[in-house]
Amino acid sequence: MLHTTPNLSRRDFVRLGAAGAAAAGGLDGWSSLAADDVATGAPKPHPVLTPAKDFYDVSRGTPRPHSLVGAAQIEARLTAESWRLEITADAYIEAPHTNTPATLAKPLTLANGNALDLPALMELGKTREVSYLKAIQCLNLEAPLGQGLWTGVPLKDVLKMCGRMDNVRRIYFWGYHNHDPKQVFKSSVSYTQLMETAPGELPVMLAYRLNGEPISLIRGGPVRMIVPWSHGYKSIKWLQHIFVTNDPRNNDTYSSGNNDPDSFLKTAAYIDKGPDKIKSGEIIYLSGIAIAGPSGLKRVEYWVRRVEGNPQPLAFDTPEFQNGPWVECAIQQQPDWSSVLPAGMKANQLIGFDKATGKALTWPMRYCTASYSAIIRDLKPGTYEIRARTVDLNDFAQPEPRPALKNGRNAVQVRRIEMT
Ligand SMILES: Nc1nc2c(c(=O)[nH]1)N[C@H]1C(S)=C(S)[C@@H](COP(=O)(O)O)O[C@H]1N2
Ligand SMILES: [Mo]
Repeated sequence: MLHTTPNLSRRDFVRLGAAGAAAAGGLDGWSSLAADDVATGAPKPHPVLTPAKDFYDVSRGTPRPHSLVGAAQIEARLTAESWRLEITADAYIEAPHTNTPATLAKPLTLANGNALDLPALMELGKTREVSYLKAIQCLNLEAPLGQGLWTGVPLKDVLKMCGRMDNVRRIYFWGYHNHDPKQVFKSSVSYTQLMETAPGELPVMLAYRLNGEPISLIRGGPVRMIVPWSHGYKSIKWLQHIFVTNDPRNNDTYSSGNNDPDSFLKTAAYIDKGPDKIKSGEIIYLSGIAIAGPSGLKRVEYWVRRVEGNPQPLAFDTPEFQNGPWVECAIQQQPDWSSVLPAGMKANQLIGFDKATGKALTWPMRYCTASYSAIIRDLKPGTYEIRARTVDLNDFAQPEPRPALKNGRNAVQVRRIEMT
């Protein structure tokens, strides 16, 4: 039986955890909760595919592109029939950054009447379509916005429609912005990042389906860029322009505001809200969601700290913080994919999954979220701070190795509880 208390050393926990998990066989979707823990009402993991109503929106522009209706929506080319994508090359050069301009053999433009439309993109999808799971997280917000199954065509295959490309070092993209240059929200990837995807890695794609359905206007449809490894600011909604350049400088909209414009997702844990007053003797359910960046997720741990009054915030690099003791949480188990995926989609069609078994090749999956939970018992009356942090596959405990928050909000969160 697994009873985790803050006094348990990590070694004890692992020993008990292994025995508990073996006895319980990983109950109710969790890696290591015992039968009686589940019976007492342990929290359920968050859904793998975020329901549309719970997907949090981060959009600029007035009016918001997704608020347009009727003729305005058609005029903005934000319907399936009116959508068009232009792909052009930057003719401008600026020494010493560029001395030769980028070229495309066949640019696609509205003026020439050959801008890409949705039927043509989906025709390319008949041979090039890819699907993968990915969470969207804003670099500047304290929790993931939502996770979905995205389907579309890799950007590199779309670029091939323009024939030969020369002197291209960066690829920019932006969406509909009310024809107002001040409202442009643009992002970019380097040529190499785009063209060469490591085996098992996820390619940048032009997505036209989310969870098996056309992408809604609020999620950035008809077509949205998805940059798997990065924060939300690279995943441009209402996509309408791709622009290749030989200028290697990163001039993403997010490079202003002191943000790192090449940051990739940071492995981190976020704590669910819960009661802040609990009767002594009652159980505390700690739960939350962790996201995995390229460095992966080894485990989530919590630490219960007894405090008096309202102490100063505790810096992560102090010995007290580092020593905890930190105790391992249960992690959501790999689900039965047939009950998670939309009708007609099989797990072994997704990138990052084993073709034969239909299981994710790594668990938890990179660029995705996984729920965690812990059951905390036997706290005496008093005030407690409960923290949760991730440890990545390089053994870095959050917020390391990136404690600067302008490359991803990954401060270790605290839930304060009074045991009455
Ligand atoms: N066209 C456009 N795309 C955009 C944005 C925007 O304001 N305009 N915001 C970006 C930012 S900063 C984030 S975090 C994500 C949020 O995606 P979501 O609204 O689907 O959660 O969209 C990105 N794509
Ligand atoms: Mo963002």
